[in-house]
Amino acid sequence: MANHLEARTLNTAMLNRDMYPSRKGAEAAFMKRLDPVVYASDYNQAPIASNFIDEFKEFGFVTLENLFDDTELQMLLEESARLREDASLINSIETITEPDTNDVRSIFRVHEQSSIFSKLAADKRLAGLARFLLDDEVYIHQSRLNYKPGFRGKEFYWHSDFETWHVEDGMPRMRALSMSITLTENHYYNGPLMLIPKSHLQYVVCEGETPENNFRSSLKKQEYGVPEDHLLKQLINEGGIVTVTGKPGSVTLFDSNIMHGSNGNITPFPRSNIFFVYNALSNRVIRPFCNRPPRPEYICARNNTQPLRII
Ligand code: 6CS
Ligand code: FE
Repeated sequence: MANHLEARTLNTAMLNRDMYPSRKGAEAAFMKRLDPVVYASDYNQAPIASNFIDEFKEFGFVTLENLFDDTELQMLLEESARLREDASLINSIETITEPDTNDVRSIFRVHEQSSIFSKLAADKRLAGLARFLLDDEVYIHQSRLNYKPGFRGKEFYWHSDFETWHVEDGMPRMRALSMSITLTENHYYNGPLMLIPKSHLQYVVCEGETPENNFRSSLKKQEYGVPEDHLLKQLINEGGIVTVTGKPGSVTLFDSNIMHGSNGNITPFPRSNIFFVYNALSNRVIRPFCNRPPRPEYICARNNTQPLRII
């Protein structure tokens, strides 16, 4: 018992230390990742083939095609349209519009606003896989629908989600992953997700400091926690850029720390994806690693962090 308590105490102390300092006055630089990518050890217990897990571990992301059938997809599309049309949501705090227009850019906390998306988030094809890879019970740290509307969907500049979730939300370690499910066709030309393979292995320390209420603008256009050009160039020289295109119903898993972004969409074809962020229970957010109050619950779950009951 004593050892167990000591371990937990040590673990808590470790989790409280800022192991990934960023926006703290240091010069922009790379820092080696301290955490595993895949926490599971026995791939024979895996819900997917080990080659997909190897790919996720090596490159920081992997796409699983056709996970959902047409009937499921139709239901998800209709629910996505309902949320966007629901007038009450348009004026809700969880609805983020594009920087210069009233077009809906994102709706956050969809797993709690929709029973359909709540079930999807707990679906064993997603949550079961996240629980395996993170080798822990999981909860939803954040969920969002990114609409990337036709003609006016703006870009998401290069960033590491973990840098923001660590600095602004207090996520201690890299033991979280995102799942992006395509709801509309992601073409090479309508602003698909772009990832830099292997960039998840380097933590990019960012300069500047976090402004007050940064989230009010960062979800529209991120200006802090943005990597310096020379570091981006180096990551891209080493890993290239992969553009994730695919039919509706495919799922791209990507590590919390992979450098990613997406261009604007000036075509008529919306690029709508739903994102669930699975965080390990042992990696629950603590106080932010910046001198700002915690971000609101709809961006970062702090109260609702019970283990997901996977269905
Ligand atoms: O700040 C965040 O949590 C959000 N920002 C971006 C650009 N990606 C992750 C997340 O949606
Ligand atoms: Fe992101």
